[in-house]
Amino acid sequence: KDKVVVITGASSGIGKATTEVLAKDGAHVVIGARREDRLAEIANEFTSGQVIYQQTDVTDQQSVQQLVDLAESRYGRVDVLFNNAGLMPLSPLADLKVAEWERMIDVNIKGVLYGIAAALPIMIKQKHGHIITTDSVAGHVVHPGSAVYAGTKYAIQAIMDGLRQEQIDNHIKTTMVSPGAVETELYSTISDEQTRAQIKQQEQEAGLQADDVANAVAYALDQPEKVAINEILLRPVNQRV
Ligand code: NJP
Repeated sequence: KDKVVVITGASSGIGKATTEVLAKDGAHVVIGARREDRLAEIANEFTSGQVIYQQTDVTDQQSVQQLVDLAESRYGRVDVLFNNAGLMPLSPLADLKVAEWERMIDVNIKGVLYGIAAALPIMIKQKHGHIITTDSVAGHVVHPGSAVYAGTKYAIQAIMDGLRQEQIDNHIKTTMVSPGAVETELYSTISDEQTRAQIKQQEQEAGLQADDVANAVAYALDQPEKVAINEILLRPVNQRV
């Protein structure tokens, strides 16, 4: 309950909801994202010190390091890192939106690796810790238009399972939370207007709420020491694939 939790991509959607769920339950939450005004609003919902924030760009290794260092210097430990920041600019490969492919690789893969690089030495020293990442149903199935996004999420599956196997002796748990459609601001990262409108509508009509995913994270954190929930895959009941 009084865990020290670092969350990236906490300015909206799943990261924001998880911050609120965990902080209400007594966790100290250190949040990062690029939109500092949003982070400040979230921190202000709580009594002073429960949620602290720092502007963070996960594509910058030093910036991620500083966020994790803030948690360690303030609380003396880091129990949980939730690598949640992500982008989903869907497009068919033939559209050659190379800059968007690179952004997804930078945020969805390299951002997660930078988080691991920052937290792992601390967790190894502590001989305990829990690294969680927001993966996706897209880490299991690919659709036309989602090749690169899915590719980044498949990559995270490999990285997280490698981490799990390597860190068993240090008692570091790993969890991937893999949602289907969730009603958040993620559709806004899609540059093609028609696809953006279509995904927005899908999420609004059929999506999970960010709180549903936050509750899955809380469940994984709430387990006894000996239990590791390595993946939670959750879809809205009416989502087929
Ligand atoms: O979306 P959104 P979600 N550095 O847009 C941040 C996965 N997922 O909550 O920097 C730091 O509300 C951005 O903050 P800001 C998805 O792949 C979702 O849905 O201020 N932070 C914001 O806080 C992603 O991994 C669905 O713009 C950066 C956050 O990321 C995770 O859920 C389905 C950043 C995005 O929040 C959270 O996304 C699924 C950077 N460079 C998986 N760039 C779904 N919604 O349907 C972005 O399977 N952020």
